[in-house]
Amino acid sequence: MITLYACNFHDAFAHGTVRDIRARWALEEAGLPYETRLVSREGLGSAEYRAIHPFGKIPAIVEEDGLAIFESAAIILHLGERSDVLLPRDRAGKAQATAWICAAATTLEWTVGTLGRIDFFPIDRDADQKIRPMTEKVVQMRLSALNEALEGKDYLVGRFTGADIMMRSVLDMLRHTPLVAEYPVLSAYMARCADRPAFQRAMRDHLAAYPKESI
Ligand SMILES: N[C@@H](CCC(=O)N[C@@H](CS)C(=O)NCC(=O)O)C(=O)O
Repeated sequence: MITLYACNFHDAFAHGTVRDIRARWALEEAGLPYETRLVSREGLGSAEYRAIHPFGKIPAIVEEDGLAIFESAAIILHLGERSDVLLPRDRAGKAQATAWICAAATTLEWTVGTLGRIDFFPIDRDADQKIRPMTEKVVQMRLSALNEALEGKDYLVGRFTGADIMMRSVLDMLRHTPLVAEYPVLSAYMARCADRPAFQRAMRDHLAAYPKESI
């Protein structure tokens, strides 16, 4: 059985967006059985875990034969080889889904993540507040382009794929801001993806991993 490495030590503000949700959702969509191992904060730096994830981050998976894969985008792409729900088999569909997975992980996530870093983990409050408006502007430019790309579509590549797992998860990292709600197409997309039974099972299990009093 596949082993998913997750964690349950983050504060409540992060519950639901900690990146194991991406791997859980992909596994649920693919219908692949898996067991979850929770890694402690200290465990992330252990030699045992660093052999699985060189940067000591969440998520990682280890497959039945011992193959370890880290990075949420890579996990989705890899699981896509085992499930055409995640990755279309036709050349164009596969290429487009791959492009959107990479776009979510790079073009979107670096700027979305910077905003989250400023808001939740300020390093130098004055310096951070100076760069926040520009960071937010870049996020808005990305959201505007994404909104345009999703106009008239239910999902990024015509039908649901792993690209939507990656994109919705990245957009959800903006939930502490009103930014996504400014785009009706994006808001509807978020809700559509969240309606999926696989998402709901993944989120239920993700949240259930946290100690009761902190949910
Ligand atoms: N680019 C990586 C980011 C992984 C990452 O930063 N994971 C966070 C959880 S959301 C983590 O492991 N944080 C624990 C820590 O840094 O101590 C991915 O998408 O998998």
